[in-house]
Amino acid sequence: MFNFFKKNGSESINTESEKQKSLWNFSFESLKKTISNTTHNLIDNVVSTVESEEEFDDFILDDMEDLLIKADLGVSLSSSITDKLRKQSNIKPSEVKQFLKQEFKTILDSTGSCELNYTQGMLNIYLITGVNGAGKTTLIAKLANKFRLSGQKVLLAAGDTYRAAAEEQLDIWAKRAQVDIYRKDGIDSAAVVFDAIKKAKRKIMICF
Ligand SMILES: Nc1nc2c(ncn2[C@@H]2O[C@H](COP(=O)(O)OP(=O)(O)OP(=O)(O)O)[C@@H](O)[C@H]2O)c(=O)[nH]1
Ligand SMILES: [Mg+2]
Repeated sequence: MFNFFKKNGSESINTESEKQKSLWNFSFESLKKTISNTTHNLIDNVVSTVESEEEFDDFILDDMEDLLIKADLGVSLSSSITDKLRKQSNIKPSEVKQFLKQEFKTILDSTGSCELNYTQGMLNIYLITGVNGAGKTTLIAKLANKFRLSGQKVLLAAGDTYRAAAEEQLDIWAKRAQVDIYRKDGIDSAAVVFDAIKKAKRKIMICF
């Protein structure tokens, strides 16, 4: 789901059709590839380590918690899964795969809609936040390109004035996605966003 503009190890893709194809043509196979490391850790490490045991005991549950954390599930989810097992004496280690499958299904089923709230004919502003390196800038580029292709006017506000070269990075993505960018390096982030919204209001744009 990333590096859409890369082709044959190169950073640049030239034609418009190639850019569009590589940006949105991610398939289920590429998603599977992206999460293959997590799947490998879950199946090969967690399941195979646990399912041969006779009973769940504190050592196995502690090991399992560590392995779930290593499989990128995060500390809080890993702890809540192992705590559930601690409280349920009726589950055998041989059933751990089925148990995990059901847990993940319940979590995924309970997630809300990921549809963007968009109103036609109005200025739509999206604030993208997240932990470092989570893929915010890449997501902004993907969304900007998608909106531009569907005929909307898009303005990117280079509000990350803190991280080194963040504005330059967004600038490159704005060029690739062929959308406008509002950039004023080195000043307060809120001021950049304020001015960008002012500019976007004049043109009725989508603003990130
Ligand atoms: N596996 C994977 N990697 C991604 C995805 N989106 C972005 N990346 C990669 O993750 C790295 C960070 O992506 P950015 O978009 O710069 O992340 P960011 O949240 O803006 O990072 P900061 O601004 O530094 O906090 C880059 O190498 C991207 O190519 C994704 O959906 N999946
Ligand atoms: Mg970023």
